Amino acid sequence: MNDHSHPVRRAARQPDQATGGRFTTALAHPNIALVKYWGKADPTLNVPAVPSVSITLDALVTETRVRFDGSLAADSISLNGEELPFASGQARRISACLDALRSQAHTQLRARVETRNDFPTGAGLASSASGFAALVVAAAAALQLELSPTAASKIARAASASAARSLFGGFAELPAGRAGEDVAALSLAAAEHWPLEVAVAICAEGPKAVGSTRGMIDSAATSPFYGTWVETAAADAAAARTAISQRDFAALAAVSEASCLKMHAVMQTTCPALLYWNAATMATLERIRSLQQAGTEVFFTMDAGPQVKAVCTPGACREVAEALESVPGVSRVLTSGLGGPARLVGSSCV
Ligand code: 2P0
Repeated sequence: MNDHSHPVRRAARQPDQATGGRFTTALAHPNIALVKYWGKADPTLNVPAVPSVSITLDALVTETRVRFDGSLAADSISLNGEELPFASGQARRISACLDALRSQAHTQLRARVETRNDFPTGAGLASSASGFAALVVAAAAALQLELSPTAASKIARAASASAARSLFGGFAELPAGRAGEDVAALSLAAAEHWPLEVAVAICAEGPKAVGSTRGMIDSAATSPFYGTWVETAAADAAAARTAISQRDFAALAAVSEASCLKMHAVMQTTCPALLYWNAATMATLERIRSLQQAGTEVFFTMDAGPQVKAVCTPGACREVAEALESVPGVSRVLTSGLGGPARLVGSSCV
């Protein structure tokens, strides 16, 4: 995990020989930021303006398989069993990520990509994080590129900054960068260091109204709070790092809730306003406050969607999940421990 060597060590064989028509499959988990990423220092290279600190979840999985194929005239991509229309926004984003890998492998081969999430896609559950992390790992292996986790994280970041963090398990940080700087995430601690658990209250099914990329650009341009958000982020990341290293739940709860609420203040003061919460979101927050007042070690965080993630100490998750299941408007509650890094799981002919 601490590999800072040159990004590409070797392009061993021509990829068309290497893959031999086989699919290469990788798994990755979404991650949830405790100190939030919202804002870009370089929108073209997708460099974050603020540092973020995250936990990777083991119970939610993206599985992506990739095959480079000399008979394809264009990349062909299916998401959850449905073909993405050629040149749609999602397809172009995936092809751009493949282009970065093709350029390192010195090939023009197009790819067949099949990716599947076992959780709601595009609803604030970080499906782009796990999706691009799995894509980079699977496609790099299919091209016989040996990428360090740092190099893979940079490529994933260029596609979707939160994906840079899903290369790593447990606790990860994506530092802020400057325009033109090629930053990667890094591992802060493995899951075993502090096996926190998470209950995710699903407050609405279906895709979110405004995507993160557009929202962040609008926030930087219009929110009167954006400057303060950027200025205070480094202190939040430092506080989270210390809390994680000391396993200090109260300190991690304080900085995580503060970072989340600051980010949503920026979102809500963006023009046009980014209002991701619904009534069930608010009711879930109230229930979490009641649990805290009763002594349960739990805190909340939310992303660019209505779902509420309740982070708990080991053992508290069952009680928290049961409490959240009865909140009006919560359709279901997913639970998870902390997971491992994005990884290859094999190759097959069909
Ligand atoms: C995060 N989010 O830190 C924050 C909190 C959403 C809210 O990272 O534009 O899909 O592709 O880099 O990675 C979602 O942002 O955005 C995100 P792009 P991405 O988890």
